[in-house]
Amino acid sequence: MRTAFTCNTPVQLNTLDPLTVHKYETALPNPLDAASVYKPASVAMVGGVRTENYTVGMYQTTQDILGSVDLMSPAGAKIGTTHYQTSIYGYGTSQATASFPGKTFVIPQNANVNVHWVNNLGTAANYLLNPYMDHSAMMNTPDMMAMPLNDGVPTVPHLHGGHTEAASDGQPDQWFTQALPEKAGGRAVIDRGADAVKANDTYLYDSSVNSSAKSLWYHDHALGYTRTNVYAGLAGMYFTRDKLDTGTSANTLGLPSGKYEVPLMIADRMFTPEGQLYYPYQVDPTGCVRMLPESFGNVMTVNGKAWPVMHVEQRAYRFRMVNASDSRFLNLWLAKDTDPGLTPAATLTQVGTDQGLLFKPVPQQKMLFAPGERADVVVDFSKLPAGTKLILRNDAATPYAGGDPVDPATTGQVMEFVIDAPLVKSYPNPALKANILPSAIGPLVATAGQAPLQVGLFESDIVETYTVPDTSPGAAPGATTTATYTAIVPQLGTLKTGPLSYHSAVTETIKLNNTAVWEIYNTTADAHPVHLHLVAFQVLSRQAFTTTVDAATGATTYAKTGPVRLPQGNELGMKDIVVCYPGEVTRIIAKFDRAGKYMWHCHILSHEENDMMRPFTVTSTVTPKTVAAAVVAPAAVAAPAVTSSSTMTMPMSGSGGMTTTAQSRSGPTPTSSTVQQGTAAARARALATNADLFRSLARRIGQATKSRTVNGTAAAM
Ligand SMILES: [Cu+2]
Repeated sequence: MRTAFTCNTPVQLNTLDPLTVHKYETALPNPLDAASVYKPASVAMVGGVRTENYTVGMYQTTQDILGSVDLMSPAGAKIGTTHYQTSIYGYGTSQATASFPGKTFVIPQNANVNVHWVNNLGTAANYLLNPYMDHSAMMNTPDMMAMPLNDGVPTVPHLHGGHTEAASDGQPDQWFTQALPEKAGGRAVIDRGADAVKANDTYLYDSSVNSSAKSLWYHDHALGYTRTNVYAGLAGMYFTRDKLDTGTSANTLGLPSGKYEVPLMIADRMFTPEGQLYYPYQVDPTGCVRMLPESFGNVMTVNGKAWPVMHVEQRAYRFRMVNASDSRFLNLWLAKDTDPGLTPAATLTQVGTDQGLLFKPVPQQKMLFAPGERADVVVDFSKLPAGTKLILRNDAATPYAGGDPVDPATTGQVMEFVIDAPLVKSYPNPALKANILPSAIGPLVATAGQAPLQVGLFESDIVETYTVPDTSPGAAPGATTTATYTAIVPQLGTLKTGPLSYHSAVTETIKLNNTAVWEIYNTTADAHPVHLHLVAFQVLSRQAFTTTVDAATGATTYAKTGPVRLPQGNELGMKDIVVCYPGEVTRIIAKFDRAGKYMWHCHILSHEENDMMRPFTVTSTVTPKTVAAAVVAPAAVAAPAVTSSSTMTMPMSGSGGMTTTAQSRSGPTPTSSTVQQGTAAARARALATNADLFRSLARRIGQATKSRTVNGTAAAM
């Protein structure tokens, strides 16, 4: 049930014009440079196993993300350039060296790794993105989510893709703060339950995590704070090596190595005119900050730099890519800067995916790349003339795949490669092998008797009705009126129950060591990158389905229909994220060989947080659970809360359109609240651009405006 929540009122209306940010001037940092790779604090042989110990902190620091930015006069003339130090949260071993992305783990095969995670982020009062937080997310009451209150900034690091014991998995409820590390009696321990307590916040990534070479990444996963903590910079890469993928020129796979192996963490961001992080939001009728169903930035960053440039030699490079954006799918290709037709000018040869190398390399002119996914890509610049400039371009719509087109001048570009570095002939430049791995990846086979888990992706609309002061012309003093707020809530669930919230009882229980098929029915209008913790899975197929609602009983049945589509070439490896397209059932298969409670969720961070995340359990004794149908609706709230006029005060100036003081208060309780399945009207509202939202907000300052038009659709305010 959604009840009163801490309400933030808007503090920031303007955003930096992305066209004032200079492109292709800032050099791309390489997170695999020695100075950017963590060194273990100690290494010991324990029980015959190499054991590496690390201590990694979370710090608030600053970073020049934007590079040179034009200063503009009010009339729009360029009057100079400047650099900004953007406040971020970063992982690192000291405040001076913390960065976004955080330093890189490079872990040898079959090592045990202990990481002592230390939250140095201080108290909630200093929370970097607090002004943008919607504390009603996750359909929670404040005491159910990682509210900072007086406890500090909640964090919990998660090793994405790790075959990790549950207690070290960094799940949403395992959050801790600086004041309350994982210690007995602490708030964090109470919230997460006794099944997942680690002494001193030291997480174990054991040798089963590092059994072969992979491209993992680590990022924050705190309940209700994942999207903003990652946005603030809490993300980094975690590579594991093995006997084949050694990371040295001695590897026999023909993979570029040394300085020719370069991670690319791609993430969109948005900034204030002062060069600080801005997180997009919307505003409800009472003036409270509320999260958008998706969040898109207008500045592309790679390795923590806006639109960087890399000078490359005429040889092959290996790019270890991760899409660390909140919601943005990428559809990437390389085009010459001089080509107005933007024809692909170099091949993206994918040699690996989320959980390791592919058997066969997959040459692609364009590569779809969903949030959270990793792509291991070789690009051969040797065939292109010296001096060629290639721009890594993107044309994935937002939201994907049926949303708005990208702006070719901003988010349609990611970074630039300039082929002008002198060729180092002494370093090996081997050709890729026809087969990357020595043998094909064997297909997983479901355990006899293990029925497929039939789950669904859903979208509901929450419609909240508020009683607010009537400030329309001629309204009597003290008169009230009603205003509604509609929000899309993406959710997971099962075919039997329909949508369920994060806090509903576990419905997916798998017997330990069983190999199980998951059938994921996407009933929504968008593609969702679905991620399972713990496992490496294989993509089996995709197929359209039809939905039938029984008029008499209201029961919904789903029927697969049409041809079965087999996975794409670059999905023929071990994955931990799969793109589920609208109207299709996507089938995956995995072995669940570690007992415990884990998460599965959409990796669009704004979806995951509200409310597209569910637990699953792996147990040695499976106890079937009966779950009541569709526990999604915050039932009608009886409290007749009339919002007082004081809580409607907008802290914004008329001229500059912004103030700088964060304000928060107890949010109003809606007089009624209902949930309905997704409607086109709600989708249209949700896709409103920030400009639309702020125009509508500005209109409501000092005058009552009870309706607005967004994307051509009249929408109640
Ligand atoms: Cu999603």
